[in-house]
Amino acid sequence: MTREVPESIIERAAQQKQCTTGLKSFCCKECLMGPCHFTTPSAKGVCGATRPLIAARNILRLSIGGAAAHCGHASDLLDHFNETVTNGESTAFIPYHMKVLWDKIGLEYPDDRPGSHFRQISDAVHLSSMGVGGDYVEMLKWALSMGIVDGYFGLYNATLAEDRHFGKPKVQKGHLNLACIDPSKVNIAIHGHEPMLAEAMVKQAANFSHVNLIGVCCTGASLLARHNIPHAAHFLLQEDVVATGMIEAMVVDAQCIQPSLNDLCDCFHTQLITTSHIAKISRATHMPFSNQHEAETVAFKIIESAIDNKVNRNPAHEQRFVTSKPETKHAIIGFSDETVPFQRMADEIVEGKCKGIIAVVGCVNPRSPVKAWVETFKELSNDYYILTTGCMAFEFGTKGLLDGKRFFHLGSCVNNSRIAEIFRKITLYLDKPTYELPFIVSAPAPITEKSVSIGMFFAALGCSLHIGEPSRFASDPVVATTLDSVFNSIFGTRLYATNDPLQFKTQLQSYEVDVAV
Ligand code: SF4
Ligand code: MSK
Repeated sequence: MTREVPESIIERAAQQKQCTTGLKSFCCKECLMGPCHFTTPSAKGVCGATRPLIAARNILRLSIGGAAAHCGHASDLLDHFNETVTNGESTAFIPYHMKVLWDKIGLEYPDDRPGSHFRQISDAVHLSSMGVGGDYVEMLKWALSMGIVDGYFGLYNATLAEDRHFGKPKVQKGHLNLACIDPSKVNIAIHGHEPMLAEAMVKQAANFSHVNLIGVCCTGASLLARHNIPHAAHFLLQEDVVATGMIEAMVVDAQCIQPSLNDLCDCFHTQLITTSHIAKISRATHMPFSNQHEAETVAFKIIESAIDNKVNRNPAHEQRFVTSKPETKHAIIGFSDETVPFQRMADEIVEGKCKGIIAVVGCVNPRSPVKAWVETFKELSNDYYILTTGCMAFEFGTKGLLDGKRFFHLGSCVNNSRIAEIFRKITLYLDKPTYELPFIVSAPAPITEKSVSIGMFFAALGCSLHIGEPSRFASDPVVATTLDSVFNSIFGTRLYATNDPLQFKTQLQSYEVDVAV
């Protein structure tokens, strides 16, 4: 039975009107006496919480969600290989000069006991529940702590484990967008974040010449970087992949998977398969695994079932796809901290030939001016090197900007640790702390909690931070001023909170770090 195709994410974003109180982060629903609204600066919740406390606590809650997601990713990977990594492995990469500052302002960060980062996440959830922490400054400091937890126990641990088991990426030419779907083959889309099943699929698919694997979201970025499997879509375009009618199986694990994919798959012949031990979707087939051997068995079964499913493809959809197939986009991909020319970048910064490095990370929010951001970074690339990951990297790639000269694609969201490594190597090369160098990290169109915790990680590392959905950060003047003063007077960096590309450019120009030779 063919069903009517449901509305797309863009249509849903237009239909869903944002609550103006929540948009400003002036709403709390952390206990059952609420929800409480803080529509005036002096308003108090039923428990007595003030507006700055709630606005700061909401930032912390976002950071906790992001840190939990990335630490969960790293932990799933380690469990898969039956490995325990001591915390010291990733914390060895913390720059000493930042530890000194963190101690000075009393930032909590995990010690070397295995699993202490999970304890810290649970402490942060506890202290931000009703009637525990009552100091908004502490809430903001804990948001930075969650950034540190995310960075070293999520991003670094995941990237180190992935590189150890699946190899470092290689610089090469890769392909992006829906043109990588091949109507003559069995098309299997692999979507999500964790690489274990994706890697097993690559291994098994090598035995079937008529199977075409394509990647979506960060699994797509990681398959592109390691195996040159084409990257079909980022977060916003995942529905478009299914809507081609050319996909025999859509295999998903965790993070950034639209729960509505089941309704869409019901309109086509596409099998929706979930594989994460925690993430199920109603009406999807669930095929979990817990180690490498099981992953390969599941991958083989998925491929067999997708091959059988090709006969159910609608010939009219095939015809429509063939006539409307977009042009393939090419990009230079597969950079790591070992292949980005960081010494040249550092020399050019010192010689004044380059104003700095902007890391453009994170998502593509349907409510953000994504096209204008791409144009802005294209313009800024005349003066700055651009390092990029995740969905923004895909967006740059489809606009032909990933040239490996001014724009460098570093992989998936967890691979933001590679950007931290490039910054660390430059600080060692120039013998200067991070906060004295022109490093800016921008999440111009953030969606997920992970964007916030990644932002907090780089802020805690001494980089200036730009957040493109500003209202949660800048609505309450007390919180905005406190954040600005932590950034400014403690780290000597800046917080740019704007979703106006022109304003961002002007602010950036008014604050240029002078790096003395
Ligand atoms: Fe309201 Fe306080 Fe409960 Fe939040 S924690 S919902 S401010 S009573
Ligand atoms: S997938 S976290 S929408 S970058 Fe990592 Fe893209 Fe953001 Fe998900």
